[in-house]
Amino acid sequence: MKKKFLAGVAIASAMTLFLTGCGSGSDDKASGSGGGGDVIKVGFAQTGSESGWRSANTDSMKKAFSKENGFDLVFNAADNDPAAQIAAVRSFINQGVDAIVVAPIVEDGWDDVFKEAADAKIPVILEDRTVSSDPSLYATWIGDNFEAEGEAAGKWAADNVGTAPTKMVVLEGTTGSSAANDRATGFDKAIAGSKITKIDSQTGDFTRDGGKKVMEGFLQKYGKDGIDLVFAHNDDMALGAIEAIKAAGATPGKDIKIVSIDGVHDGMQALADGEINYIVECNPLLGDDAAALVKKVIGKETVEKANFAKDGAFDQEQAKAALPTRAY
Ligand code: GYE
Repeated sequence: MKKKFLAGVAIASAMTLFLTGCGSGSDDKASGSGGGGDVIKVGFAQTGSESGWRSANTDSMKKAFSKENGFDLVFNAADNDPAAQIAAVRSFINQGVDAIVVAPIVEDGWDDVFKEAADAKIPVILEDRTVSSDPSLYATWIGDNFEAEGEAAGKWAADNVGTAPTKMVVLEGTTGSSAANDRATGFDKAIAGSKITKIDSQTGDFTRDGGKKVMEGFLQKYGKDGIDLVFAHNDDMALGAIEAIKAAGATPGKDIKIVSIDGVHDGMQALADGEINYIVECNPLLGDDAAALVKKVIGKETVEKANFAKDGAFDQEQAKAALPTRAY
């Protein structure tokens, strides 16, 4: 289902947003000194607080949807519980917010509540992850290209590790999330034809603790000499895996190579320290552009259905160079 969405938007990817210095620029409503009549009330349904990426994303959103920028933000974090997240969106509808922003935990299950929002004439703006619902059920989406991230990670693995026979385990993100699904798709595509064999794959829920526990299980099952490579769907799980690998008496980054996705500070530090081998970036600083999109949607301006953030990638030397000026 998801493929339909990406195929549709790939063509539109020319309008990639560059989330660097330019930000949303002109949001200042002449300093908002007046009675606040045009304050935009926004309900934001965040996934939870599972990772360093998520903390940076929440900070970015809160900063952008501030009073100074003309917003009244109602924030909810659902602790990775899809039912709780849907309940939060319903409560935003009941509160009569002007717009609803959702970072969907999982892809499926959104149709009913999005229809309820449409009936109440409240636009839905997706941030971060995507959904399997028909695109007519939401106004726009802003986020990172997860399939391209997976593909970049897989290409690095194929070119740098997969030239010799390699036994790989995968630490998957939250089951049913677009971030996990699309990263897996991109990665698998890129390693096809290499000498990498996926011997196991399990969810660590995008958390450090989850990554550690799953890696401990893999090490018990296959032994430290039976695993050559870890693909972690995010840095936090890679950091958990590092702890498990060390506890098993092996050296992460050497005996067992690690490639992950995000580029958060702790991940970049582990990369610079040689414990992770490669990180593909996933930009969490989506707040300014999300806020600009909300204003456009409320103002009935035309917006693109899909808005991609720009991501880079880092090897160990590049991480050392990037760390001192990294924003998150
Ligand atoms: O990579 C992970 C977080 O959806 C892109 O969610 C996001 C992912 C991110 O928990 O760290």
